[in-house]
Amino acid sequence: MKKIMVTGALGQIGSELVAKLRKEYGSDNILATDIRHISSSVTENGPFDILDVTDGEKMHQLAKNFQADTMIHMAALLSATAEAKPLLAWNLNMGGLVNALEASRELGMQFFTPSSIGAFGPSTPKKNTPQDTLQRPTTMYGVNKVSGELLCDYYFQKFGVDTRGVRFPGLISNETLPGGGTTDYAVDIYYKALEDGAYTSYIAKGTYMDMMYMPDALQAIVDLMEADPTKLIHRNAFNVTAMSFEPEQIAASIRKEIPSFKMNYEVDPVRQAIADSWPDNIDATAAKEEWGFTYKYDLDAMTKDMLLTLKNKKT
Ligand code: AKB
Repeated sequence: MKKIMVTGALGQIGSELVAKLRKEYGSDNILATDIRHISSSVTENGPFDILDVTDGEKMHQLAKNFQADTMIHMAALLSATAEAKPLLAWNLNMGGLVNALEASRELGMQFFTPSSIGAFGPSTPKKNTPQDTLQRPTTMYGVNKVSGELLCDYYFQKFGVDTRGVRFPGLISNETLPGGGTTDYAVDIYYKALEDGAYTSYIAKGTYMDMMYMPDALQAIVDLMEADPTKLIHRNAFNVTAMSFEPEQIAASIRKEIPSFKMNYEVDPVRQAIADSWPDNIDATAAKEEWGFTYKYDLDAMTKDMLLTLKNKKT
């Protein structure tokens, strides 16, 4: 049975991932860690410890005491926050990552961390963005993500650490809200559709970005971690995506459930510039071929499930 330590466990992905891992591998086998304690299923339903990921010694000690054989490193600042606080982003995103890789090297743990579509930049081919292509991002988040991809490759090649990872698109979930991302509009819109019947988008009409529903993202992590290593040519930073849409298309999808839904625009120049530097849609062929990546939810299936789940939570 696996013994998995998760950092950033109270974040958007972490909180749902911990629940899924506890279901798959048993609650006692998943150690959730985060920089803060918020009373929730993550902190109450299994082992939990406070961890600032820039504290490498504590990270090593927690993993060792727990006898973890796997590290899933999720703690990071997202793109818009990283742009507002670039130095903090460098220190947290890169410092946390190198500590997690070091602990994995020293304790022989398998390792996962997500990269992002943010690892691409304006000179990357925008349509059907290949797995292996030009990566010259113009955001601090992107710089962190490309550096992180290279660092994970390095730890595999140099030290034999079993590093694995995907480039996540925007993730949409109905549990924990994202914070400080560029793709967050595609989550907020569902909450506002139910509360106000209207949404004011900070992303302009016609701006395409890749997205994925959280259950598909979590399954991708489990599938990649369990994949046969001999089949993995890339290991880290696999392109994965389930859909690509622009704001008018998600609004149209919501109108199939809430016909009176209204969409307005007040574009935020900072987040728009980040979105404009990212691909319209990426090619996930390598992930499909090397470890059988697949997904269940397209835009309309996700919209139906999001609205129904959020509505049920309110009542
Ligand atoms: C963000 O918008 O920063 C993230 C991402 C695509 O990595 N959701």
